[in-house]
Amino acid sequence: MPYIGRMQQNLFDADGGKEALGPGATVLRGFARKRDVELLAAIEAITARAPFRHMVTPGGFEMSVAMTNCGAAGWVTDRTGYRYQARDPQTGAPWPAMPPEFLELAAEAAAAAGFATVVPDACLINRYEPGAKLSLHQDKDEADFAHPIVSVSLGLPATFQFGGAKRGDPVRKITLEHGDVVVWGGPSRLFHHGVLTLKSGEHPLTGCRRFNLTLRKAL
Ligand code: MD6
Ligand code: FE
Repeated sequence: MPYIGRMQQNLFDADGGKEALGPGATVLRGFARKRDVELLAAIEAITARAPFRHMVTPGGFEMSVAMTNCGAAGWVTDRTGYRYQARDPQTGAPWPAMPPEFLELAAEAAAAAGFATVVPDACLINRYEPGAKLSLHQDKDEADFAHPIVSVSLGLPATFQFGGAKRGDPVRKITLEHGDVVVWGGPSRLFHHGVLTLKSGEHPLTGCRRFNLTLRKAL
């Protein structure tokens, strides 16, 4: 098929194409675009009850990315370590429930990427403002690495770094734009990855922010 460019493709088709990022990791360009308004409304409803906050790493640094969660388990960090827990440490209440539109999106994205259905029980919601970044890390606090992670980007574009099994492995950089979904499992499930410092900009739906949802089966 001739290359017709992303913008043009997206005008005709919500699915802007599939790109292999690594073994078992696939970028579904524009996959969440047609649902962007409802996804952002769901984030708004979640954060009314579980506000974004800057968590502290075990090393004592405040993260530049603001985070919250929904689902049966939420990812947290504090001076004692990283873990999943059922309650929001800030309010003492259970995390807000996983919205049905998140579950649907995870199932459809997993299928489109060739994975069996994922039923996520945890969704970490990241908010980046200009200057925020996420250092190279592995997602390894989940109980079972057999399940892929579904990651949804909304708002301003960001440069995503995708490395390998070892911290020092070469890193590939790709831009993740509004509506892009990454399904990430199999051999690259434990690969290092991060997000470079967000550049300022203006997105019609999110202003000067980027949101990222990572849907996982954590428990
Ligand atoms: C982000 N994402 O894109 C951060 N982790 O803002 C992640 O850390 C991530 O996108 C595991 C799998 C997919 C991801
Ligand atoms: Fe991650």
